[in-house]
Amino acid sequence: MEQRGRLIVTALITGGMFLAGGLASAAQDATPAATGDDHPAHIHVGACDNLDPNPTYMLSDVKPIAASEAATSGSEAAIPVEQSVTTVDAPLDKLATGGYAINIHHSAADIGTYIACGNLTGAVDNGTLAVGLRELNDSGHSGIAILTAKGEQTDVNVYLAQGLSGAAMGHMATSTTPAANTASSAGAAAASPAAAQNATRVDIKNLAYNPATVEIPVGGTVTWTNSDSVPHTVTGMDRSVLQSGTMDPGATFSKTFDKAGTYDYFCEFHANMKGTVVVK
Ligand SMILES: [Cu+2]
Repeated sequence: MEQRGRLIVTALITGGMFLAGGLASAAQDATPAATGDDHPAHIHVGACDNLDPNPTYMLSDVKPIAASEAATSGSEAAIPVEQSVTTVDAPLDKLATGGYAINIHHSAADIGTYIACGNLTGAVDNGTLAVGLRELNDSGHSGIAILTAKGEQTDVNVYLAQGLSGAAMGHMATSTTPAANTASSAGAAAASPAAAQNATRVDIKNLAYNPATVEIPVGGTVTWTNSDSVPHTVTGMDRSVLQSGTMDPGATFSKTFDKAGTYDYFCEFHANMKGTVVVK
């Protein structure tokens, strides 16, 4: 369990580097002190951009992990991690079908402010589904949820940390990020805190794009994941604007949209598969 926890913390930090494109910059900054607020967490029906506000499954509050563990898990500038561990009364197969999202609320007193959210979609690998929880409402919190199948139940582990994306730092929020201008790959796009907030995911499953229509701000990024067992493509009506090429099962493809417009796309292999990205 100890080892597993460590692996997960490693995964969290790796994920943070992906989001931030530079953990070093975050680590050099003073990490914001924990606020002491425990964060209520739920599984809701819907997706993060369209949640049923009424929670379906309760998770335990996200709270700081014992200080000793955080202090010994890395360098002296280790970023504290908050955790929630819950066994949910639903099988992972049901939770992972794309109809649910994990949503973290600011506090019991401020339940209406959401601080992080992640859609429960993607390939279940060896009984485990891991998803990112992206920052909401400039909370500075982001993290990872790891769901493990346990028969008719699912163990849900949520890890949050502040400042992984750098967005919590005042000077980061006001500085310009040249990376955003040159962003074309997923990694470069994610290097900008703003772009990370504007990241949207589309799951390709059962010969369909899910959701079929997504709306993002100008400069936002869409990442498609092929969760089917056959290859697909994400191909714009104008192929010079949007063309993933063959996406084998498990593959992902990201595209940053720098111009407002409505981008219809389809699959080269399955002409009845259609989707739309609205950029405004
Ligand atoms: Cu297809």
